[in-house]
Amino acid sequence: MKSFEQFLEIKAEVKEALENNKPVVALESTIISHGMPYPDNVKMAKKVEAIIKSEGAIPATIAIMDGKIKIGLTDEDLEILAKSNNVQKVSRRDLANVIANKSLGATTVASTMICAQMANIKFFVTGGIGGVHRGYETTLDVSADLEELSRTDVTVICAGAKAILDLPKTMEYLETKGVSVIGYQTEVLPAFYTRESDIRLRHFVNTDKELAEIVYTKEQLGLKNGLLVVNPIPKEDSLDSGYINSIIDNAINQSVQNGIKGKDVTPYLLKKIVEKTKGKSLKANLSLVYNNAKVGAKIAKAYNDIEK
Ligand code: PSU
Ligand code: MN
Repeated sequence: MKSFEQFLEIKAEVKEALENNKPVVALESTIISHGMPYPDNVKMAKKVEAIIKSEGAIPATIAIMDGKIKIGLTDEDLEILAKSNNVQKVSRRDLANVIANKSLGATTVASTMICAQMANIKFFVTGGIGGVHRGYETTLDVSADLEELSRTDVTVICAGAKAILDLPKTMEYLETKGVSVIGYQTEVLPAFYTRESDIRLRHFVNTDKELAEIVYTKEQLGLKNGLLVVNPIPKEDSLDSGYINSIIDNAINQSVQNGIKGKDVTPYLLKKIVEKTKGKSLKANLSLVYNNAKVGAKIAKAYNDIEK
């Protein structure tokens, strides 16, 4: 037994799937506890799991509870994470502390990748990743998600990065760190609420099979870094970029004025954007997460179907 396994609590259904080589898709919990308001957050968490199941894969939402890394949650766990106001946001640097203190913790993209790898789960679906923040020159605010993508061998399916971030700098960072960013049916980087940014991608695929082949090849080559799949929000739910960007600018100004720092920046901005759009951004966010769940499950299945 590996030493970290004493901290893993894997749900029976997930364990069964992993043991029998069935496709499993990991999900994060910061998006539940700090990314959306209650009760939309718990509805989202349940629906994402249902979508993954309906595509023939097994969902494994990850969180820190009672000194354990829980891989696969019950509906009751999801409700606790969605409702409690004492859930810590857990990134790589917080993981040991929150487990040792037996606190309640929601995992970010970075820590979900770490935990997924411990459980041998290769695919992970989320909404958007963290990145290089605007104003990086003075704050040095770069999400630990980017560093994690460079060192942990999990494929992350997202809808790009929000324009609360500096997208060109985020892409430069990923390039330096050797993270492949692959467009799923898009040749430009999607910007979360909108299908397009003006950043062209170097790599893109049209099918889940092509994507699965790339993941498999990377693995055979022994390249142990992460891979980022960017999947645009469905057309009918994408927002007008002028409209959402002016709201984002406004929210960033407010966060600077209020001295918001460190791990509080992203949740603060997400909350402000939901308020200022009167829920329009939330609707878009839900739509893109559901779409990512569908695509992520298909990719996990296609990977499983490869003759190895
Ligand atoms: N972006 C979103 N929604 C989210 C997050 C990012 O559109 O919920 C969450 C994810 O859990 C991500 C984290 O890993 O915020 C990044 O936080 P930070 O910028 O503090 O690294
Ligand atoms: Mn940060």
